[in-house]
Amino acid sequence: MANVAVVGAQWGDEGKGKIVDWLSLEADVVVRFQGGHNAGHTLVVDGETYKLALLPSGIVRPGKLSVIGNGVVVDPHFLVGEIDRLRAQGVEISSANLKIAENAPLILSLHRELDAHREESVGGGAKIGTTKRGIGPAYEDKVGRRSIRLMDLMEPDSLDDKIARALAHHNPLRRGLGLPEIAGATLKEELLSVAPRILPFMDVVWELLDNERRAGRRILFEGAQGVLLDVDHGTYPYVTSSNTVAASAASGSGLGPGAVNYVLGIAKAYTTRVGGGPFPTELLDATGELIGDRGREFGTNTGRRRRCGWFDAVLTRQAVKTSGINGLALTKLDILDGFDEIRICTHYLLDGKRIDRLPASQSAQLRVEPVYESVEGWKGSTGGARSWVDLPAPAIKYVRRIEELVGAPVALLSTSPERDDTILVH
Ligand code: 2SA
Ligand code: MG
Repeated sequence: MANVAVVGAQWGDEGKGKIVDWLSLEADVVVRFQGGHNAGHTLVVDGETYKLALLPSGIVRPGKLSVIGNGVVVDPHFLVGEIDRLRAQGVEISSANLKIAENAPLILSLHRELDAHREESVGGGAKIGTTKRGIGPAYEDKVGRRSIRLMDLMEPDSLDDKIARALAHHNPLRRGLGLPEIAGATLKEELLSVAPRILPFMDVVWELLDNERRAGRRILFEGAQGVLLDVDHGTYPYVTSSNTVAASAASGSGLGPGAVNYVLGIAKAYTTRVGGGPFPTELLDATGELIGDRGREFGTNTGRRRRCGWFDAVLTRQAVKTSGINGLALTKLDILDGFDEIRICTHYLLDGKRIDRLPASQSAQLRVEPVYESVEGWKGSTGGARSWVDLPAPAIKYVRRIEELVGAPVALLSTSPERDDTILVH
């Protein structure tokens, strides 16, 4: 397989880390193309656990080039901390194996503050439940044409103008919110103090990736979050602030759409969501709790308990379409071991009428009622299965039914967090 893009086919936390790590063995270059350190991937390599939030997963493997594309928002202080943490674990990181796009917008402390302030000052249903890492405000500044971008740190003289432009927006906003104003010199110090640590990694990523591609080196595009958190195609406004769909792999790294040869969607055998927003198949009962406990459904970064529910084929079918998913990797099937009955949502009822997609309207998204099909559970364990024949017949039936409903083949089946417990189906 040439260049693969991996995207979450639900609301994130589908287990992309393990699959990306598995695929990175075959790749030469691993690229992050959207999001920021709101991602959280846990990799277990040779018994050592690595927690990554901003760095591409390829970083833990010698000989791979890791790239942070222009579509990512970069918190320079966080990045330096993550690099130090990984180096302390023995990972080699240098300007030879890590490249960051010169045109990547930076996340500043004022973005983080604004994000946290907004989350804390609104109540109940209005809360997006963000990671409070400044992702949304940083993307707002990018689209508002007032970002400080990585290469701006190279030019301390003109940096003053850029800082003034950013503060001309932020200081009045902060005043209105009762937050203290920020002096240009303070922001400049925040930036220049980290510049020497991050500038060595800066490069012309679009050109570099084009060269890599032409030289026949395999590129793995590592998506973060999930398609249903996409700012256009997700459960708006309960979304993240970037495009998480596979098309973003091209625009977020500076390549044409033809650079992606295969889109792999990652989906859990059930559904989870962190943060606020509609969740048609959410289980607010003992079954939901059981799935959450067995699946250890807590956020990697924020430790928040994830909401759990049955597999929603409507949502994943929609993700397959909006991301052009060629095949699925189905994860955490073993969490459903031992259930007498398993349910799959096949379609919804909206005001009594059948509907086969998630409506775009916010109020309709809250009104849809899931319609379930019941599937027979299985007694044996699927945990750690390494071949299709190791699976109980009802488990195979469950997987086949999911393929049928979502309109994409299951190409990989992951049966434990261990890299080798992965079944290649096709
Ligand atoms: P933000 O901070 O502005 O992006 O938050 C907006 C909404 O997006 C949700 N969000 C996430 N939901 C699930 N997983 C996320 N990241 C994964 C992790 C990484 C992954 O393990 O942390 O799976 O790639 C993630 N990031 C943002 C958030 O809860 C808000 O609902
Ligand atoms: Mg995760």
